[in-house]
Amino acid sequence: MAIYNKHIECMPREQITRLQSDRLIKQVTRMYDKVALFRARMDERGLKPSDIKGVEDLSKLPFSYKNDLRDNYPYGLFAEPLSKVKRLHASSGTTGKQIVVGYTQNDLDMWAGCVARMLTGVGASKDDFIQVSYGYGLFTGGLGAHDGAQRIGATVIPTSSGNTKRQITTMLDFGSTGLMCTPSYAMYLGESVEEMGVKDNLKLKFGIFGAEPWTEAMRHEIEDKLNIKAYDIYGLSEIMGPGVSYECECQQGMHVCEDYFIPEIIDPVTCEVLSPGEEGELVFTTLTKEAFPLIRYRTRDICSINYEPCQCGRTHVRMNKPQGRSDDMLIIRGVNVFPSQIEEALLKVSGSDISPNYQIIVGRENNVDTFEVNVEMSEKLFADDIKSIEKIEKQITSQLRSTLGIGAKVNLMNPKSIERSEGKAKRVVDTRNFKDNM
Ligand code: DLL
Repeated sequence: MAIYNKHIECMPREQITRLQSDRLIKQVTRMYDKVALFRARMDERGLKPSDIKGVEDLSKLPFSYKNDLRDNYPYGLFAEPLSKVKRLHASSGTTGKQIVVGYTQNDLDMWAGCVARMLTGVGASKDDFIQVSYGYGLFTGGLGAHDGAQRIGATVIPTSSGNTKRQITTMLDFGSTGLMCTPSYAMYLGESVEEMGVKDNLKLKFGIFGAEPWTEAMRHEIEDKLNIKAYDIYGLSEIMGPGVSYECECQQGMHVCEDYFIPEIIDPVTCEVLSPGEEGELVFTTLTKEAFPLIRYRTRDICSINYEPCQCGRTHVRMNKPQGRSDDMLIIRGVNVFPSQIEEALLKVSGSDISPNYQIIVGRENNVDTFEVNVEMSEKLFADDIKSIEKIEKQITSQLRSTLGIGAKVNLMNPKSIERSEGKAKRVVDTRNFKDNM
């Protein structure tokens, strides 16, 4: 497959390190000058920009946190005058209080270039018709994907999310060859394509999905339903949006655009920097961002990174699929539970009997946490006799208990009864209301 910017994407490690060091020194100096919070944190540690001589000094620098964005809302962390800010995006997170991020023209150009790297790497070109079904608006998905697709000269079909039947009609009539949306929405589109019986008329070749955790099993299901090859893309509003990292054709992790972002993995408790391959919290430093730079931003995403050479020829480090954020973690009857563990347990049961659609319901009765997992049956199981259904229910219950160490009430639901998402799936309904995750 083609490489969009070979000079950068295949740069030898020593050169990447040199480039990162030069950029880091400039970024730290600039931020010390322009961002009061960063200056204060450096001063607290007795650090001056001249103490930072290269990437080897990264771990001396202070962390930044989502709460910094909230506390300095809306423009307190911007490093350029607003007259230079050409676009704003926002994200609400789980507590609903939004954060805002800004981009200069150079930032927007960098962003489009990152998404263009991914698109080129999966074989997309000016001859493609790319349907962008991520939401357009303050969410970075829609416009981020749009600008990248436009950058490679493809024909962009900006449907945004929602209006599922019309999405499919558009896909068929306009001859979409690529689809960009959340994996949950891709599943939903796939189910609707099946219902409409039009799978064989689709011209889709590839799909680029991200913005939420998704499993390999879900990838296969989407590929099967839409007859495509499905790729993963990662990003977050605070750092840029989609394209911070992306899968190449080898699909062995996502290459981080290392000329713009330095990833680190830390132990979320001790904050110690961990070695490649060790799992921990992902932290990003932006090297060239002008309007909204961040140093050592704690993403709360849990994953590991890998510097081994990739078969595709790219040298940029790869991160594995984040399996959720540390703030997605639920504490149920004193036990730590990640939604992704539940998904994994469900997948171990039986692929063809249950669908990957599930919802976790947590509540509190008489001072004790209640924990239920609603799982959709496949059409096949639904049509089966009651004994088979009970058997699967028991299997799920025991699988959950052995994976999580606590019991859950499992409710097998009718096919298609759990609400479908047009954006990120809502996997957890927690009515306890005592936990402020952020
Ligand atoms: O979700 C940006 C984006 C849009 C990425 C479109 C990819 C595609 P936020 O709304 O700020 O930004 O949410 C960022 O979503 O910290 C992760 O927890 C999660 N996330 C994003 N991509 C992936 C992925 C966008 N590929 C948060 N796999 C991040 C797993 C992901 N989780």
